[in-house]
Amino acid sequence: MRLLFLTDTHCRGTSPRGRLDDFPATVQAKLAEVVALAEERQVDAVVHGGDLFDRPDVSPAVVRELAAVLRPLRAPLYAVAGNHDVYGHNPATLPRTMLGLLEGLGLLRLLEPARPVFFDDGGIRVQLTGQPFHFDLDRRPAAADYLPPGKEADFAIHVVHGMLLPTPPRVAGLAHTVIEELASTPADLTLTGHYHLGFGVRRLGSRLVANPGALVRIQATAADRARRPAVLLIEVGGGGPRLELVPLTTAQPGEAVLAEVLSEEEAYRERLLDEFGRGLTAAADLQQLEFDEILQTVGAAAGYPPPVRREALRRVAEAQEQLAGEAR
Ligand SMILES: [Mn+2]
Repeated sequence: MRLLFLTDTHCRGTSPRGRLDDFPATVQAKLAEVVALAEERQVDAVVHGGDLFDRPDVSPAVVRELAAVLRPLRAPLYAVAGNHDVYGHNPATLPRTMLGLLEGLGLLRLLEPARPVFFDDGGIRVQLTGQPFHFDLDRRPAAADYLPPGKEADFAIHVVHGMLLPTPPRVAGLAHTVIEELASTPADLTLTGHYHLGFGVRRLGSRLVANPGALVRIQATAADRARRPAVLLIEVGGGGPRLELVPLTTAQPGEAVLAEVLSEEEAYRERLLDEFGRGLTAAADLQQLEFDEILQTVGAAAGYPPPVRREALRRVAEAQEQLAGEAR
């Protein structure tokens, strides 16, 4: 039984800041290589670790290109939803997203913790489950998200789009889970994305944990410049699992595609700001939070006088209306 795992492809129609190449074309080339590799190695399934898209509402042109590059893939495609795939870290918004659209069209199947998928080639039975990203992930005990409910096969694989790390991060305030916290997992292999640098394959007692890193390098950090994007080939049966990290031949050297170098702290700050922005958009979309109230509270705490806050509210309302108009 063979599976191919890739993660964090961040499909989008534009190039991120710091990328020197035509990013959408690069992602296309990499995905074409992955599809060819899946064919060459005769895999039984391809599994995506989340953040297929860079945002939940990428343009139809981006979705079309992705669908075209995936079309020759004969193996079934499974995925968990990443934080970038949904609005406001909320999996309930999935039906309104482009990932939800692909699922609706039957191009891929979304993995859930309580709905295991089984593969059986007559020799070995493999169980596949997945945990999509949600706001409390990495903020509550690991067992709730990183451990599948049970194991009803010879080999169990659990895929999580979460910040799983070998050691605690150097940057303070980053919600995360350390591999050791999964000591009691029934999964023989835990696969994660989300942490773009990846950590390769790690042992956890008799179990394995792996993150090959993001298929694309989004941020111009020194670490991202130094690494070569890869996918993970998994072979189960006949003498234990064999895991092989396969670097992509279409991936250029870091210096060729990434311009400036951001420090880890800068990159983290940028990411936080980005997430905050997404959260606000989602708040407006879901109407779960009173955005005006947040603005008033934060504005008052920061010492802005009422006329400034009123003007800010007026401009926000104007922008929201404009966005709503564009969305239609
Ligand atoms: Mn990601």
